[in-house]
Amino acid sequence: MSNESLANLLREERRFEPPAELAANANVTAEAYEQARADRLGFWAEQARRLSWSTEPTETLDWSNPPFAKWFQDGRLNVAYNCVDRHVEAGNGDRVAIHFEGEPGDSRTLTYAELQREVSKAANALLELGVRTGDRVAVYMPMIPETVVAMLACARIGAPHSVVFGGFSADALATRINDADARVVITADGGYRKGSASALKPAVDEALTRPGTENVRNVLVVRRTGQDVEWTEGRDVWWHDVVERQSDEHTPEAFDAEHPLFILYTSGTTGKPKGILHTSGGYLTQVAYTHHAVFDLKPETDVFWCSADVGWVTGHSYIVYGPLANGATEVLYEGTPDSPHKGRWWEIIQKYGVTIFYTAPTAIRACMKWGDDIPAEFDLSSLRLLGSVGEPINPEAWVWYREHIGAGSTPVVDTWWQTETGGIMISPLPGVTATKPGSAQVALPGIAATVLDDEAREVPDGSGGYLVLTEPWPSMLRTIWGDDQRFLDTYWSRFEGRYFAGDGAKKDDDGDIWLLGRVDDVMLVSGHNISTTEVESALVSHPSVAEAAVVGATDPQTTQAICAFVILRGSAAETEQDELVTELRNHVAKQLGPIAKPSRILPVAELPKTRSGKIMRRLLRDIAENRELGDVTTLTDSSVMELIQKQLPASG
Ligand code: 6R9
Repeated sequence: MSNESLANLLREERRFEPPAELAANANVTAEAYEQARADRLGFWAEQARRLSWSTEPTETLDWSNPPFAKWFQDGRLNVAYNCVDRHVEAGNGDRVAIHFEGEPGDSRTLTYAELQREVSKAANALLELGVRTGDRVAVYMPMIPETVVAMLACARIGAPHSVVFGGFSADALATRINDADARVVITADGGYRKGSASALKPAVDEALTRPGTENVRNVLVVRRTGQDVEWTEGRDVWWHDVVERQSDEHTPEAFDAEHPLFILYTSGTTGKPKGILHTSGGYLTQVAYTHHAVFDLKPETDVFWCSADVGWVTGHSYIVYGPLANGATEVLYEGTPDSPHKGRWWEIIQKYGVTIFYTAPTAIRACMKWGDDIPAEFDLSSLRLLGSVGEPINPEAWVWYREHIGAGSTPVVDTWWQTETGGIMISPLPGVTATKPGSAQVALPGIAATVLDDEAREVPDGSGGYLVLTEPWPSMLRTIWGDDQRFLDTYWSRFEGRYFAGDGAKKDDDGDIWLLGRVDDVMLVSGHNISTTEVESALVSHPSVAEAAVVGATDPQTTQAICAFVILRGSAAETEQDELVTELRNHVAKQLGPIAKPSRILPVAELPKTRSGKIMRRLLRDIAENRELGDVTTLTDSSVMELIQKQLPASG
């Protein structure tokens, strides 16, 4: 990569010091970096002591067969015990674990004592259905408390779960059931989304007609919406029949630290989905530590809310395992941010007094587009910390988030990580780091990240290249389920001995890390590498642009030509577009330099996104290059592509 273009395009000079009070009482101080630098493994061994082990580990890391890591391997623990029972035993059974808010407005509160009884019953039910330690259980659910209970029940009996996002099709579900060879599927009749009941059970029925799913013996069905369901006698069982009649006591058994906890599929851009395998002790150590450190969680007083879906890794690590391991009180919300009105999220924050809120840039940009007056109608004064995850957050969205949601005073932590990393890797610490809008900044204590050039040399400050992780970490993926070779090829072959995440990044003059998007998305324009992220940020910094997605389209003269798809804000969408397009092109040229001036800018109404809110630039590239569209099955809404195609000028 040519460094100069990556490094020097965007200038962001704003800095925000941690609030004094937060800094004075922060869970983690600057000393943690020193401590971890001096003795990385000792640092993680100490973090492992946050957990309750039935056998304390004596060995921290076995790295004798890299990159196949074993963390805390002679330790034994039960993950569900750590997330539930121990809090009850410590006298916190009456503390609320989950404030559930259904989309139609129904709500339910589960204390830790209640959660313990629910998880025990569900574990007993799974045992009755013949689920044994090591059997895989597929979970295809809406965002309801039973989903969390089901995951913890699996963990409790040592049956790895494979959660499949409820928005995925029967085909996607069948592929994942088949790959993991699941024995039981836990689902619901449906869930509420966008104001109506959306069925889930039919997709399970259909998936189970596909070859490769024959080993599924039972489908355990939660009644949520009450809609009609087809029933296969002998296979399908109602949750309220089987779970409700179980004993609410179950003695957790300890498993090895390296016992598989879950498989979670990442779609990737090509090939079949990769089943990312996470195990127990190291995973739980890192999600508990990062939740404590990055969100500064005070379990007695905070109300935490991560708005992700549990079908995404963020939901696994920061709805289920991290917060519950730390004894947090948290919100679980079933639906979309705009049902039944665009202030729903802010209403929920007001209702429960949420203090820490964690969401994705795509949602923040949507809220910006809906207008500042909407959050202003609600009392958001309980908030003291905001987090972002999933995509680079452009500085405009970061500053809007801090100003309009965080009252101009809460820290914003931009957290970089992946399904594969299991937990947060790069992020400011809210009581330590002076934050910079748009940058994830520094590797957490105990994490080693850097940026390399094409020849695997570390780039100097002020330059860009490839983001790599140079030391193993506790919550790292252990392999791709059933495919060690693909694990080696995908992550460990580009740079010898280093984990390559697939993201481009730059280090600024202070050595802070800025994520620049997937390297597959980097554009080559007349010999310069230009990151899609930076051009998008420049576009969004114009008052008329709500969202932007940029791709490089093959061009005979310049190798690639920059093509931008933009969603315009309210009134701008109605004005004369030719003039505005010219203005936007000039705006980018002024912000980033003439080389980054888009050759085409196409106003559109929607952008194609995955379930976790990431823009699928691959599909936009297909459009920009007049190709037939590739795989659209992981899109949240596949009609978006038709909409975009219809809107394009005939020549497009
Ligand atoms: C947690 C999650 C991983 C990819 C990752 C990167 C992008 C996530 C980011 C970010 C910039 C951040 N990503 N967080 N990019 N800044 N704070 O999103 O996992 O769904 O596996 O996606 O998401 O490109 O490589 P996953």
